[in-house]
Amino acid sequence: MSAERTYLMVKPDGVQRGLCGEIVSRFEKKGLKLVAVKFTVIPKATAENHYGEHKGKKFYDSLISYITSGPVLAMVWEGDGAVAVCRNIMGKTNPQESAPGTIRGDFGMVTGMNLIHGSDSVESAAREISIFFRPEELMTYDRSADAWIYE
Ligand code: DAT
Ligand code: MG
Repeated sequence: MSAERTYLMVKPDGVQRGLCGEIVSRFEKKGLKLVAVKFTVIPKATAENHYGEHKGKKFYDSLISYITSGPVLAMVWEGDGAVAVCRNIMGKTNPQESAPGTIRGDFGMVTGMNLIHGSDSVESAAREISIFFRPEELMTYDRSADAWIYE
């Protein structure tokens, strides 16, 4: 088992709609391990750093105002292939194209309010985790259930 980490965040619409528990539960039940969590309103400069790759795109300004519009649930999750596993659990970017059974497929209707962020690569994950968490906020612990999740 490799301890790959990914950065996930329930966006303001997910928080406002009372879906934090439902969303966290899906990653927890899958067998991923929670490493860090923070409930916070993202400062504008931090949002611009996080979404820097999208600067200049037509949806950029609305993306920044949406992601800073209210509290988000910022998290780090760990597990074998965690980045790709979590992207699959989230579903495609456009919720109208996301498969049923995924978070976006089950709960979303438009790309501009697609409920959850997840890192798209191991490199992005490392960058994003460092934006939102200090190293000492990342928990290292043994989980007895791992013996029943990984061969
Ligand atoms: P993802 O969040 O699936 O990694 P992304 O990195 O391409 O998708 O885009 C980041 C966010 O920006 C996405 O979750 C929602 C918003 N977004 C992307 N493309 C968009 C579009 N065409 N119209 C409106 N919002 C968009
Ligand atoms: Mg992305």
